[in-house]
Amino acid sequence: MSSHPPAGTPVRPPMEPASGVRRIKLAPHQTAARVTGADDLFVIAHLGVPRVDPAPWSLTIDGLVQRALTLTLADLKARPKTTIEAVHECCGSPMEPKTPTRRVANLTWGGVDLAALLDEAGIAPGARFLWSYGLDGGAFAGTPCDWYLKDLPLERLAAGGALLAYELNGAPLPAEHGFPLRLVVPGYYGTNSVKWLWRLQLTDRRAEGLFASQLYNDAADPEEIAAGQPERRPVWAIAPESIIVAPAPDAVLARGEAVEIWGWAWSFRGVARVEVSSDGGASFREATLEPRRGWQWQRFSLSWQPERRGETLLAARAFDGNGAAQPLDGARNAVHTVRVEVR
Ligand SMILES: Nc1nc2c(c(=O)[nH]1)N[C@H]1C(S)=C(S)[C@@H](COP(=O)(O)O)O[C@H]1N2
Ligand SMILES: [Mo]
Repeated sequence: MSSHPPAGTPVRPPMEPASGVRRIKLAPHQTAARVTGADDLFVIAHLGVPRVDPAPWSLTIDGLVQRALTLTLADLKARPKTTIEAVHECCGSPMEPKTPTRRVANLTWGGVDLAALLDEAGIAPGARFLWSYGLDGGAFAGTPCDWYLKDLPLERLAAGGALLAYELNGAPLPAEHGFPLRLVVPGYYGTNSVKWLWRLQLTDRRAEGLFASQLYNDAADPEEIAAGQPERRPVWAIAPESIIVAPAPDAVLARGEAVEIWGWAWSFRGVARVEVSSDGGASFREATLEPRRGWQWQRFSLSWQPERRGETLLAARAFDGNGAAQPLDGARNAVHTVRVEVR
């Protein structure tokens, strides 16, 4: 099977800008809204922003399928529309995979269910991965790249929710967020949700190239490798994480007066428990946590009555249903802390 672009490979649209964009708009204490406004959403475009004319645009689904499909935007909109609300998290710089950046939002997406569309094409025997191609290309960190290309295991489809989105928060997808069509893989880090999508290709193996197989692959721990695990692990499923929304950093609190410590928690498997510390992580108490709804983030809260004057660090840590927890440091999902002062 060929991995070369099929006949009908598009001409790249104008890129504006034609170099990387990284716009971070909200810090954790500014994410009080349950659904993040589209204008408040961070923008990550490694190669620039293609400005796509929707008239000549189409999506090709090919590779290990029974019937290759070519679909216009009108074809996609004519199919049943699915809407989901989901956490959207950038895993941080691919050059610094252990540094937390807490670029996270919770959004609603409207579009076509990916699994339903792949059923229409018919998944052929032997297909194991889905490669998705964006219209953006150029060079990143000195390495040339034809198209932004990512892959995901077809097993992910069983968990549901994967979408080809043409709407963000009920409005057409803005150019910076992938107009006219993007992939949305809820529960996976944002890097997998390919914007400016033009091709989905089913294959029997992982994709090659800068963004799929070089960057965005974590080194496994020596113990994992000794236990027969692969040495590198693609950055797919979101690890347990939480952010403290309030109090805000450097808040001044009154001794003896109760305050609510609250925030959001999420992971691929959802979050089963959040613990909060008001003494820099020396001790933790279990917070109240709302149940998971779909792929949304979950609100946690804990009432705290500060007794001691002076500075202290608040911290929150999330656990998924398998007991996996946020590490204190040295990982992209390390515990978030907030310094406050009690007077
Ligand atoms: N085609 C394309 N898709 C892409 C990217 C990109 O550079 N090109 N960046 C990815 C990364 S790293 C993230 S975090 C999300 C960001 O989506 P947003 O800009 O809509 O918030 O898009 C992903 N999809
Ligand atoms: Mo990202």
